[in-house]
Amino acid sequence: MSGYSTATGLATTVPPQWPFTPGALLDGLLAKIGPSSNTLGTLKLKPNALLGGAFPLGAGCVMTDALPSCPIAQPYTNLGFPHTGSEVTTAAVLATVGSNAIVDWVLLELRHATDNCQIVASRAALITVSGAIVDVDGFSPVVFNAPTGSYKVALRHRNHLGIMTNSALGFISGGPVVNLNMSAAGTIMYSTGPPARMTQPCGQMSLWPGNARTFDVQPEKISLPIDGQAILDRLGGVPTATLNGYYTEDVNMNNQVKYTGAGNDRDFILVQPLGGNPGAVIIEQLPY
Ligand SMILES: [Ca+2]
Ligand SMILES: [Ca+2]
Repeated sequence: MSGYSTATGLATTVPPQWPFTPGALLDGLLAKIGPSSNTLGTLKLKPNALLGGAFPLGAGCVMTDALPSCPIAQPYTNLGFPHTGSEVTTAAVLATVGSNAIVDWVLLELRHATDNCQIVASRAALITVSGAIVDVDGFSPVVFNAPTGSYKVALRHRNHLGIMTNSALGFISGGPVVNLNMSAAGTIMYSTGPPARMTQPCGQMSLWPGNARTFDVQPEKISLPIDGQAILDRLGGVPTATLNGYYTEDVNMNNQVKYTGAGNDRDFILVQPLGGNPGAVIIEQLPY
């Protein structure tokens, strides 16, 4: 097979081309190198999910694209999440309109199949209004450099509660793209009991929105006294103030931090995730 003559030059020529090597050739190369549980490969994932904070009531299962201040570089490292990637997109990708418009950055993790707290690989990626989670080009599957194997998939967002699949998914280096529908009720998420996701009026499941104060005490939780206070703190303690831009405290994702008045973020927490109960607490079902 001609592919193997290419393999002769593997050591110097393949690494830069690694993400673009056709699957069959890559599998052949891996077979020639020999099995190794530590061999980094190219695993491709195309999940979809919904962010409850970007959900306009009565608008079906389509999210809003209302963050003109969304940065071109992934925000998660600076926000303190356990991720150090250098993912960068472009202003053009962020300016996409229609069903592929970008809502925001999300953080994906491949976790060890049995040691659920162990993050084997992580990637910041983009999520579209239709819920597709894509790479920084705005349409490709998300690529992980990790060994062939079975992993649970976790999805995190800067002001939503994270989720993780209950079952491990099989990934093959250079193999087919793994699809994962994280907004379907039938895709079971890990939980110690409480619902890991919020059921939206359209019948799909979203991440729980309203986590204005993150890294408070793990597990992450949503509560009005703490997350509502975070909004007020961002406004310098002035409840009538507003602040435009890309802020964690903008939990309804309309590019504005607001504590009182129409469309404010505090009432969004009370009405949406907490169902009108100011004493309710929602606890993240992501193991640490
Ligand atoms: Ca919180
Ligand atoms: Ca807002």
